[in-house]
Amino acid sequence: MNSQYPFELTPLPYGYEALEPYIDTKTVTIHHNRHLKTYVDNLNAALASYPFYQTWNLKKLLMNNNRLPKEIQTAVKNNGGGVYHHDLYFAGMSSTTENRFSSNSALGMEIEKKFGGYEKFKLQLKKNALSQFGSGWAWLVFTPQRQLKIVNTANQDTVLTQGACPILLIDVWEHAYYLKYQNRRADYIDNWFHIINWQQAEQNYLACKSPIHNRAKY
Ligand code: MN3
Repeated sequence: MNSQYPFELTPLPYGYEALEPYIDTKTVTIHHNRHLKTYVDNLNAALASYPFYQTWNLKKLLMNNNRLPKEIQTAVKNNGGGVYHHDLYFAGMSSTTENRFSSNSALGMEIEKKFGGYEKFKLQLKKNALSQFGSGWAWLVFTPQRQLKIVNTANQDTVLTQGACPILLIDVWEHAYYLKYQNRRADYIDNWFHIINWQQAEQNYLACKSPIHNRAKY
């Protein structure tokens, strides 16, 4: 992805079929090629007539949304959020078993400490993801108080404006699961736990902990 305007559709780090049987090929294809592509196109369209803001990267656009011209604030928040969240979501999954959870990783140890173990962490994240009314996201973030925390956001609202640093997130918009799971959001969430890219989450966590995390990709 370009870090600034014109933004581009980030290629998936795996094939469209790679997340089978947990997330089906058709869902991943439409989600990436159409939903995410639309966010990219609409973000570029919103910025097209505003050369001054075309030099801002995505994080800056989201974190300083209130400094943008009024008429593009909503479009940038929704579509910029859509691009940022989906890039993080797709990078946060993997079909490779080497990327599975490790209780010996820095993040694994912190999860153990904070939530009392991986299973308890899973339960709480699932509960949050289920409780999000309508469209949105459930996240594992690193707070400004330097704590792990599970939070929800609605629609394309971001955690960045709360000063939180994202580690991991799950899309609970219906377009993320409806073709395969219909109304069974709980089954989709259970299956998503099988394909979390914990190596990526570890990298995000270490970047969040670093004093220069604002320079990190996410
Ligand atoms: Mn989505």
